[in-house]
Amino acid sequence: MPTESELRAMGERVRNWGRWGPEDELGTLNLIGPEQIAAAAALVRRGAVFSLGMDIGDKGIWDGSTFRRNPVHTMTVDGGDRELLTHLDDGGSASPVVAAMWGRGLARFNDDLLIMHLQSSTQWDALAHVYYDDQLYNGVPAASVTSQGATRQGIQTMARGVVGRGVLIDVARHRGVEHLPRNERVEPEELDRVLAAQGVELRTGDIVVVRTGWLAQFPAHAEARVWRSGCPGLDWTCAEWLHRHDVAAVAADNTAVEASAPSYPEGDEPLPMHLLCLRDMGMPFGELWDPEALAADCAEDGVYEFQLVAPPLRVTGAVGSPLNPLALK
Ligand code: UVW
Repeated sequence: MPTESELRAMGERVRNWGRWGPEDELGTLNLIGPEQIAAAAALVRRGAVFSLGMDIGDKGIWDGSTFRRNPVHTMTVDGGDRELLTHLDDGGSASPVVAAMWGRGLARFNDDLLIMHLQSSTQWDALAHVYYDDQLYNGVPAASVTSQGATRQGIQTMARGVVGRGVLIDVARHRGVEHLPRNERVEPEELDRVLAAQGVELRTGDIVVVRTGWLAQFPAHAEARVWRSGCPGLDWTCAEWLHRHDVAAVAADNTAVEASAPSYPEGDEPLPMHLLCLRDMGMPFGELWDPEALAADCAEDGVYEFQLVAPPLRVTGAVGSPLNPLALK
């Protein structure tokens, strides 16, 4: 982990503030233009589609020991209850609208409700998610995130979607392991080696998806808390590598894209890649992505590039959003 002065020095080198104008809220997504979008569409050759999203529900990775919990999904209208009409006629708590409909014609329906931390499943981090020195990306005051939500750089600014050329960097497969060890750091040189072995080069505006194998191991882990707290991931120095390659966004199959630290010795800065990428560069982070099926296909056909279609939900003022990213080959 970097010290404060190391982090600040790299921040100076990678900062994109003003690069796309003083009012810009898109950050590195500006690197995806019509040319990149059209070229990515041409990567769809076989008509194969891979979901990179987790199932959203109570079998998630959280256990109540941190500031996020698993999503809660519940039914609000459920046709499985054979006695429902009786209850509705009794003036129960169900909506009179449902009672009127169900008492009359053939139509029956089910309805449901989802309550979730927006970052408890496969997600995008909006630029408004993290900051230091009381400034978000492009120098916007951190106080612009209020109890009403992010008034600048909320997730809805990514509403046109994140659509472009995706490139999988399968670090676990390249190492010949099912998953990287806990807290393992992947350094820029290794990313270069994996790309070279996979026979693929990065282009301006790419969306990079890193596979460590960590998420796929989760269900098998009895000690969920221990497993969750020790994500392998990118070393903080990868921020400069992403900047040099003009990457538009980065995602991984872990909780934070960057590796978790086993501890924070005095002087070490937590979440350095978050600060450098989201705040200094304006680069969105995709977390808890599940590239397993895609990775197996890439290993089989040797093609590690694809069209990625990954729009967040348009939750106004949110600092993150769940999504179901799709890779098309
Ligand atoms: C934090 O844990 C603060 O963020 P993220 O989920 O983006 O890693």
